Amino acid sequence: MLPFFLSPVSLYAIYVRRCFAGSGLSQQTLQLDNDQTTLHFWGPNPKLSNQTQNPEKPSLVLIHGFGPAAMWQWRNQVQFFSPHFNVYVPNLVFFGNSTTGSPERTEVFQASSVAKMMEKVGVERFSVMGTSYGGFVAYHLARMWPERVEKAVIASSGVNMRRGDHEALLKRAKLEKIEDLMLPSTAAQLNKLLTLAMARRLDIIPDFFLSDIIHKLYSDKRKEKMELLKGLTLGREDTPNISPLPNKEVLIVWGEKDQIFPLEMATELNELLGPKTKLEVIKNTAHVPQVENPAQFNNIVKSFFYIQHIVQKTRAPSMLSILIENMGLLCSRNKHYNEEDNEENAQTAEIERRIEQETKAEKHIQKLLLLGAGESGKSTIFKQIKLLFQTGFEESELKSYISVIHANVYQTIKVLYDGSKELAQNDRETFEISIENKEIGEKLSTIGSRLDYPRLTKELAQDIETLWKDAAIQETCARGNELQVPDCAHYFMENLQRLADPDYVPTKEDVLHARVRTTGVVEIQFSPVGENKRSGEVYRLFDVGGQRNERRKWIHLFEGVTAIIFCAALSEYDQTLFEDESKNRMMETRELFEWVLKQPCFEKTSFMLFLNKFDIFEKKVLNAPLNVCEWFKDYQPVSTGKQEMEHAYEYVKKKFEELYFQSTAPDRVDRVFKIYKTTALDQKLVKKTFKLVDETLRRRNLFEAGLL
Ligand SMILES: Nc1nc2c(ncn2[C@@H]2O[C@H](COP(=O)(O)OP(=O)(O)OP(=O)(O)O)[C@@H](O)[C@H]2O)c(=O)[nH]1
Ligand SMILES: [Mg+2]
Repeated sequence: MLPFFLSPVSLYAIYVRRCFAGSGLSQQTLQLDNDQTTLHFWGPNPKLSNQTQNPEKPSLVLIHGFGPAAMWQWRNQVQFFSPHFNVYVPNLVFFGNSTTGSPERTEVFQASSVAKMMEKVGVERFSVMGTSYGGFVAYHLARMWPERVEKAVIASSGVNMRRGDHEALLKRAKLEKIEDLMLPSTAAQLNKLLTLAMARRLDIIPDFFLSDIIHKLYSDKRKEKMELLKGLTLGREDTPNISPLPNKEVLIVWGEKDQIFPLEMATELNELLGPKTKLEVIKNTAHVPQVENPAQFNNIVKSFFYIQHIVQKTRAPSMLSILIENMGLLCSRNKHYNEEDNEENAQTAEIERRIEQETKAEKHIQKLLLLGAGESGKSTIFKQIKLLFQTGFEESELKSYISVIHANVYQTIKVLYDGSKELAQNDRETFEISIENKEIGEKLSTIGSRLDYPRLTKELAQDIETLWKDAAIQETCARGNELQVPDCAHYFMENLQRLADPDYVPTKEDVLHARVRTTGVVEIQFSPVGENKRSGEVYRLFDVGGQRNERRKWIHLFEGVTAIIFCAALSEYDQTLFEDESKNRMMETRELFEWVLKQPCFEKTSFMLFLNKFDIFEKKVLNAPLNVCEWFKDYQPVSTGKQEMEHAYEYVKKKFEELYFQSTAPDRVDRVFKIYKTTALDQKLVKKTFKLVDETLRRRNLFEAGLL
């Protein structure tokens, strides 16, 4: 063994650690599973006040492959991504200093350890990028926690591996056992691994250097690592045993010459994962494109996270040009990349040409943005448009809502049970749960706190129904505005037995009621159907997340917008924000609407204000006076029943009108402003409303063209 000062690996380790520290990260350790599991990771350094977890920045978890510890695999990515993300780089269990006393050895266990780690550091939502074995872990994270994982990058990772692929790999390697390849113990074995993993032929590496690598990077916890290889759940069968991720944006990145997982696997995986998955292949690289061509790898991933889905689908060639220029610059600093430079330049020219073509073709497409605070109903309108003017939901898409709907059920009953306990502190008589239901309540509350909800069984549904019918829970539900009870609570609670059926397939109604916070941007293109034929207009509608930490993404969409559909939930005047319980929701909506109205790029943009959730409002307003909200404090009820409800609605509408004119500069008042009373769940009403929007926009176009 080489002494420290002669060991190239030890000396290089100092440099790598400095790179991580220089990116604002520090080494940290967490205990999980009642101290059974220790997870070591690099994360935002809590001692650096300007580098600590920044709530404005999204979070990104980088998951390493089988081989040396995390820091050896992500050096180029940590430096590149840390200015844009709060970056977390865990050592999976049995790598680096991470370990466990649990007998679990599957990659699913690795995924749940990472999820627990992120929960413990207080990060609710994050994106993941995993390479090779780490890609298996990233896939399971996205599958098991769809609400927490925003986007996923699966790099060089044969998640769709079959039993035969394993044998074919050993044949290519001319080895008998997988550990001889993945856990090399001789210079010859390591040489073989490097030949399969890298595209460029490495000049002869001296044996002392290979031995140093084996000793320092591959010899630790060999026994446990072999158990991890044996414990893999993927690749055990003759067909890929993965389920699609139809609602998740997934980027697959692969090296063209990968010999560990050949490129055909990437193509198949792209098909299997679903419509929101895309594949990017990096030329002249093999199993570790992040190491072989970090500049191109990083830019592809960055554009997936920030730009690509917006650039390719809207018109912003300048942003892509900047990105490509950067890629060129980074590569041209290194002479080895000359050949790749030429290829990249050709690629750049091709992309520019396509953008130009697309730009021409897109000129007639009208861009519509759905904006508004969280839970105002944007995604429900989006779903209705998909049902009305597109192909609707396929069975696989309907089924993908099962876990969401079951999660809604567990979340609802937990909020109500925990809420009743809190309210009972001041009023036991009304809110104390009956003795016979307390045990059920505790059990359901524990399930509701878990990260992975179980599928709803008939027995659990029965328990939930029993608790739901408890008088104290009903009283608590009546105070739902003080808690964060979702609007879909009643609907799902009244359908529990149906939802728990083993063959349950969600209906269209169920999907419209399902509540999933939107993260990122989703879009559809459609042409509304008129009386006899299509209206002729082509619209592209964008749905975004409305909660505070999602709004920083909106700005990327603000160029060239024809109309904004701003959703404001009428019923929220007596509720507080999910993300900040000290803030009234209607006051937040007022500030948000004002901010959007004042954006300089919306000078000519039309505004369609959807005063939504009218169905809830009309019931609520007769019991909860409008003036509980500070904005409406001068409201005076005039009568009762339907008349009073209409009066209250007209009052709110007037408030929004006043706000519009106060926030609109005099030279802009000729932009279109319309207000619609909506209930996003009501398909007929949404259809009628959208017809009016379409007519207004068509008239506006004719007017602008001088034809009206
Ligand atoms: N009763 C009723 N429920 C509605 C209406 N509009 C939306 N909802 C429900 O309200 C919940 C939230 O609606 P979403 O469409 O997810 O809200 P969002 O604006 O997309 O929220 P974010 O994605 O967090 O910004 C869902 O459970 C919907 O079913 C409505 O008009 N009436
Ligand atoms: Mg949404």
